[in-house]
Amino acid sequence: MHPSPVSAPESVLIPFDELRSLLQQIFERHGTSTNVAAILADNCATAQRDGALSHGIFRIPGYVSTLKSGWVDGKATPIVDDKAPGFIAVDAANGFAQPALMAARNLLIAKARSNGIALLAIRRSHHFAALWPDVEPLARDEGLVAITVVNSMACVVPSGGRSALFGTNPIAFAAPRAGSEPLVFDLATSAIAHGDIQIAARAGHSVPQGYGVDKHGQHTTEPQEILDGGALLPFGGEHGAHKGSALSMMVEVLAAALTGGNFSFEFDMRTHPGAQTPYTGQLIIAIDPSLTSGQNFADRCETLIAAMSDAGQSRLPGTRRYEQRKLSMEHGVPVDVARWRELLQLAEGQ
Ligand code: NDP
Ligand code: PYC
Repeated sequence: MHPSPVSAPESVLIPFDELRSLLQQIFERHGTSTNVAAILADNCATAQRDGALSHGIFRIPGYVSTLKSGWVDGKATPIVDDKAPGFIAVDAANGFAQPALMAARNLLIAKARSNGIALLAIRRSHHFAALWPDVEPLARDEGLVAITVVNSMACVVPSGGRSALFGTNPIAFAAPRAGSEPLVFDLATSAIAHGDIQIAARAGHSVPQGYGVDKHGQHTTEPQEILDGGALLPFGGEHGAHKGSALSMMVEVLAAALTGGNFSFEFDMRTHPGAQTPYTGQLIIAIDPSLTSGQNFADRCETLIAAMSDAGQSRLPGTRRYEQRKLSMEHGVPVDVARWRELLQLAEGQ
């Protein structure tokens, strides 16, 4: 552990492997199997490494309290059902979504290669993480185009509506590039992720108008008022929230109706005080771009990216993460000192 030269003075720089093994210890200490602990620790350390702070170590207390509450089964064994040439269903058995994905990953890749496309439909699963780690490796390591959606907990008012119904419902996309990191985006369909509203509330920052409403349905820029009985709004702003809302609806249809998981409004965590992880579903679509008719997919992507650059877009989605990843792997992963102490205590079982 070294003082950080590249981040705020109250941070320390932790080697990635050290962070990952501490997180693994925490997960195991608090009730997961070794396999689940390894998968979640890698996922969470990866998010912290890339500066995806709303889903890095910020989430660890929530994972721990959820495991303690009995809301999620940290030792669940996913059941993989090879339903059709292009369709795999996984019952996550009230466990986390990432181990369910890992259990079916090789089958998904094989089916995408033999059919050109394959779907992985996960149900009865808890997803409490960033979504890009679920698709980026399929593009980078397997050369597949991958799209995934997951629904969360009812905290977003549909466009024109009165009460929270949708989750923050992110969509992530990854496509391989020749000689570069994959092209990846990952975005919540709400104006802001729930994790970022919590971070803003904790830091005492206000948020822009149009992100959420208070418990009376009035627009507010105070994150705590959004959290205290208020709700988030779909992304798109005053004149475009119907578009965010439509995408959020699509996520509910694909991640819940199609998979057999819960809609974001269909479960109630209040029966398990401390529970924080949404109990829903996730869909992953994998496409083999080597079957593209006529033209080379990688070349076509480069043509598009060059045209975007010519048009003035200098920053691709994913670039910020790749840059932070490089820094983290060179110097260590920035972790707030107070949070690092908390992690050390949690690893001791406190
Ligand atoms: P952001 O708004 O921060 O970023 C969305 C995407 O836009 C990213 O791919 C980002 O790339 C890209 N981007 C950001 N700024 C620019 C720019 N100026 N030019 C070009 N591209 C840009 O993400 P969200 O707040 O919407 O989501 C945060 C995280 O929360 C996601 O990882 C999401 O999966 C997670 N989440 C998880 C949920 C769950 O149920 N598990 C629910 C909701 C959200 P880059 O990464 O490089 O910044
Ligand atoms: O940040 O919106 C969010 C979120 C919901 C579930 C996990 N993350």
